Amino acid sequence: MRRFIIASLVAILTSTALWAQAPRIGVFVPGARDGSPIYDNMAKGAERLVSETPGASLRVTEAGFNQAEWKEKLISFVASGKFDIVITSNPSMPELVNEASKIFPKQRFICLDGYLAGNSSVYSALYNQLEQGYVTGYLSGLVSISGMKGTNPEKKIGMIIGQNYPAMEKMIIPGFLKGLTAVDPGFQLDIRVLGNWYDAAKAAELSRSLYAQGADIILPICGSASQGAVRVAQETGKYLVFFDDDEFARAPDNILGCTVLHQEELAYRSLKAAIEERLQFGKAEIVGMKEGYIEFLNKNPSYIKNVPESIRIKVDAVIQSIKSGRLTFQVPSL
Ligand code: RBF
Repeated sequence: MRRFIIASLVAILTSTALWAQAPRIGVFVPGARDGSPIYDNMAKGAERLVSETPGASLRVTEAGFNQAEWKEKLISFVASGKFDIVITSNPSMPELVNEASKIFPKQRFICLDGYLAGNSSVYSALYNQLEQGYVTGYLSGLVSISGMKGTNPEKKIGMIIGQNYPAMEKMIIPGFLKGLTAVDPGFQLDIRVLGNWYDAAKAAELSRSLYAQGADIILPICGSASQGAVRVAQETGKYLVFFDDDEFARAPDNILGCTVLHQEELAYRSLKAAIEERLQFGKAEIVGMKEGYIEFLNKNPSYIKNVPESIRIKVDAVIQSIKSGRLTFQVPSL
């Protein structure tokens, strides 16, 4: 009996020690890192944590663009038994993570850019993309009616999206449109669906057609395909606004604004909390500007150079309203 108790104690101690000191982290990228900062920054957050944690190990897998394969790839990633925590990101992953967790109930998951409440194996964090869309739309509307070079009086703004999904239809598009119509109720949004997250040639074609039909600004949300939109904006002297990351360097004269997600920080902090056993698995959080995970880059030199001060003052006022809680956006169920 005594031997059994000692053996049990040793087992418990070594298992906690392993978890606390040598966490094994798996990053599941549903797509590719290259050209998709939302994924690349998630992986960077995990890499930063692992580099600071003695003994910790990391494996990053890129599941590619065939979404029909993701479920099987996620399950075999988990089935390897090599990870204490698996972190992933995008609004379609909660469903797949939920299914994987039924098969492997001991596996812990972190799902960013997605919402899943009530599964005690999963922590999820969703960005309030109504806020992100609103600020980006408000800036776009103000520039579009400003009369500055490269704009026209048509009150038409373009979007190129990789595909349709609930977060796009219920948060990103409505938020962006609300920001535009706060400037002028006559604004129209011309939305083109690419059908994938990588075809830059097709994104270039869609951009050309959007600009030709009166859009003066495009918001591309299409992963690495956005390079096509960047090229056409530069060729035609028109404008872009960006989500997710600081993209100004890609076209310093054509990018008006970037409303970024601090995905690297969110990945780093949630993984750190998990390995320190502070993360509340089962919880689903919504994070936005107030929490510091969505930020409009209002100090970037390109923004200051491209956007007149009278507009920047108005954009700052809207950001303040959101941060102070005077202007709020209720996230719908997705
Ligand atoms: N965003 C990307 O930047 N690259 C991608 O490869 C990508 N793939 C996605 C696949 C699915 C099924 C869904 C629902 C979204 C995807 N997104 C992708 C969009 C991403 O989750 C997020 O909404 C946007 O990056 C805007 O913040």
